[in-house]
Amino acid sequence: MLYETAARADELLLLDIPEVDMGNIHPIHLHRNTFEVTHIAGTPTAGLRKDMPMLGGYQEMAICVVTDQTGASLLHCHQQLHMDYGFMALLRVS
Ligand SMILES: [Cu+2]
Repeated sequence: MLYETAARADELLLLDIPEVDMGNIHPIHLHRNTFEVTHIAGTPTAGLRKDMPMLGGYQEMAICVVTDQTGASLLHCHQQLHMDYGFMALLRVS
């Protein structure tokens, strides 16, 4: 089952990406958007805009997305095996 979250257009959406029990690097990608990384591995960041930051194993990350792209966008780890195990979610903006 694919996890889904919904948001309205033209808002700021804060998403927490929890650490996962895999000791690998996770290239976190959100289709059709760039976003700001606001925390990574417990460290606050500012001005770090990405569309695919690398998240280390056993680390967490928080991102801020401006929801200016209506429709569905897939947020996922870019490692195929991790996607196969369910490391993905669908963001629906309307
Ligand atoms: Cu991964």
